[in-house]
Amino acid sequence: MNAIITGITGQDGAYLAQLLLGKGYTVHGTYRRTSSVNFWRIEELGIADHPQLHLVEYDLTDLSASIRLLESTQATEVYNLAAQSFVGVSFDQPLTTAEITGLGPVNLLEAIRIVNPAIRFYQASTSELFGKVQSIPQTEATPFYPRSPYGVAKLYAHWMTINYRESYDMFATSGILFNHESPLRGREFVTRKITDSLAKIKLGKLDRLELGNLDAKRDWGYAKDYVEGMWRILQADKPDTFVLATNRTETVRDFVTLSARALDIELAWKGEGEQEHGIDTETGRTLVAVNPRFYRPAEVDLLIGDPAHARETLGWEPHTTLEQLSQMMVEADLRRNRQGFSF
Ligand code: NDP
Ligand code: GDR
Repeated sequence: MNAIITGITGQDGAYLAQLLLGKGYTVHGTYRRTSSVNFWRIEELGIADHPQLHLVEYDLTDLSASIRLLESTQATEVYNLAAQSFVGVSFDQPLTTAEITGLGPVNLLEAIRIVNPAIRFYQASTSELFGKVQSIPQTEATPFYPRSPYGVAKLYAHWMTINYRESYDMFATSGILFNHESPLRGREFVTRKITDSLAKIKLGKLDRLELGNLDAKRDWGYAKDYVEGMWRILQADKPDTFVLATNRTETVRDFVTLSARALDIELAWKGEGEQEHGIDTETGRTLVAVNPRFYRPAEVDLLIGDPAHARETLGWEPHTTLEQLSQMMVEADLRRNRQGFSF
């Protein structure tokens, strides 16, 4: 019960650390050397000072650091959550994204092969692999067609994980996780941008929320449910690939409507395309507008996953509805904005 989590400063890293510590694990959580390290998520979860949590400085792009990480910790499970994970940025930084998100995991796979091939490895794969819709609902058997430098980089890492599993008999697993959100989600991602901005609008701290493509459909779940799935994937009898999803899809517009409702704001949608806007039915004020600046060069239009394999093999199921999720996120953002800070 000794695990490494790369990317502990991220959303999933924080929740997974909380889960594993609760199960009695020793957790080595990696963070990057930056000018101002950000531990707000593990602080908000109250685990930053946990005696069994060890924070280790580490960069996924460094092979020798990966070898030393495995040797010094003697960990038996590695959860690779580190990545340049923002799809939008990957169009502006395709090479950095390829280096971190694509090649990075291979440093860990190589290190495992060198140090201890019995280590169990989890790779954070993504529904972005499916990209352009081939068929729905998406399963482990659906063909991939990534639509961003991020998706392409993740595809490489996904196949390398499978290749190490098949070539070296390693317990190398991959979770194809659909979007999962929480109050700890980064503010650049659309759900948290929506809940944080609407909370600010409610408190009179912001006039308007500007978004890109309102028609994109996503299968959104709750991050805490999904880290439980990651752990189950590494406890399985044999290494495999699993889709984790809710099997419900909604548009970005729907998520705005739901979140506004959680703040007692009823929105009506007017106009089309770049002219579309959301109006507060009580005051007639425009609270949401489209700004083409947030459009992407290529879009993933529709994601909806079928988690049957995970349900049947791992007994995994999501437990949180989208209504509960948006309510939870809105409440957290109201509280933070009232207290005068929001990460
Ligand atoms: P976040 O963006 O919140 O966290 C990413 C983490 O990776 C951060 O801790 C970040 O550190 C770290 N990181 C970035 N670059 C490096 C590097 N070069 N070396 C070491 N660490 C690095 O992502 P999430 O928690 O949302 O997602 C976790 C993983 O799951 C990611 O790989 C993501 O691509 C994948 N995924 C996420 C889904 C989701 O819906 N959330 C769905 C499917 C897959 P820092 O704080 O220093 O930037
Ligand atoms: P995604 O998440 O690209 O699915 O990747 P994101 O929340 O960034 O976008 C979801 C959809 O919303 C549309 N959108 C906007 N997105 C952002 N960020 N900001 C906006 O203003 C906006 N307006 C509309 C997007 O175009 C898109 O269609 C996330 C990440 O966590 C990945 O790391 C992960 O692999 C996938 O989910 C599954």
